[in-house]
Amino acid sequence: MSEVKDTLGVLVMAYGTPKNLEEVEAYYTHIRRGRRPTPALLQELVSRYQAIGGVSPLNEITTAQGLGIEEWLNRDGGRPCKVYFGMKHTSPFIADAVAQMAADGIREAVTLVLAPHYSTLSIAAYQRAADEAAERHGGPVLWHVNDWHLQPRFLDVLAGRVQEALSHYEHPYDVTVVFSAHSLPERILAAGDPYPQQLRETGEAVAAKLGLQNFTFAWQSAGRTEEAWLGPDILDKLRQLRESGQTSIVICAAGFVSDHLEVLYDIDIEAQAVARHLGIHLTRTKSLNADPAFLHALAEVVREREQQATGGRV
Ligand code: FEC
Repeated sequence: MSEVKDTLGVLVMAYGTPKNLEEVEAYYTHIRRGRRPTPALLQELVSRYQAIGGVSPLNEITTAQGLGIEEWLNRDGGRPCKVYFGMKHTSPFIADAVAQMAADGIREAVTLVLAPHYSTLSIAAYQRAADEAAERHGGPVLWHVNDWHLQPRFLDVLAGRVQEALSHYEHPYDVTVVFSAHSLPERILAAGDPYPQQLRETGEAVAAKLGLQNFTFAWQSAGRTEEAWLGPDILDKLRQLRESGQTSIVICAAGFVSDHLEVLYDIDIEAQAVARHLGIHLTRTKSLNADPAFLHALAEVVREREQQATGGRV
């Protein structure tokens, strides 16, 4: 049997979220690379989960996204695909998914992180976890997707989300659109990390599609650590925009693809409270979640990576 008849593994990787409040401490400890949070930090995180209803919808959405990608892939006439889920900070961990692929006899797999912008501190860490596990299990061969921040269908869907948010305003041309992503420690800049540039490219491409004149960038959800994080922080950005006379703002969290804590709390609760205080009419673009048009984009990303790796052999 030719190798190409084999199922292509698709390792869909995402951040993961605790399944209940009892799991928050273990989750937070994992994020902190084994250092337990202080009781105060833990309590602060638990209260953020409580404020969004006790649990984040992230795992559910990740599952729907992965299954949707698999559905697109298995009807495009290409090599049959099977999606495996690997989470960065919760079970099933990335290593578990790779072990399962190896046990199932998967020989080749594309890996895809559900975040569009590459950073050595984000995407590369997912890839490292997958590589280490594949090495332990003697396979499969992994073809990593580094980024997909300019994928045409992704940009179309994102532009649609911005347009929809702008439609809530009487004078859309007066609205400033803030494209945001998760902040990272500033030290990434020294090594020329592409992350900030890629966020800028996504925002500029969406702005060009819509003919936006007023748009800018900000970082959100910086970690509670001592070191400097990328700025401007989104809350400071709101204050700056208000000072320069802006009262109509749309936030497009272009670095995230799902409703989760950093969107439902950091934007919908925290940023909205600041906006209200400042007299700003703030709208957030709807998250991409399991929108079939978005999942089609990701299925294409997987196929392109496969083509690149195999030179299009059939
Ligand atoms: O809904 C949920 O429960 C999960 C929401 C969630 C997503 C997410 C995405 C990203 N993070 C990124 C970087 C960092 C760095 C640190 C860090 C810390 C946290 C903490 C929580 C958390 N992150 Fe996260 N992140 C989510 C949740 N993140 C909770 C711990 C408490 C806090 O600081 O708020 C700092 C780690 C350290 O201490 O060293 C760095 C990046 C993304 C976007 C890409 C991706 O999805 O992987 C980058 C979703």
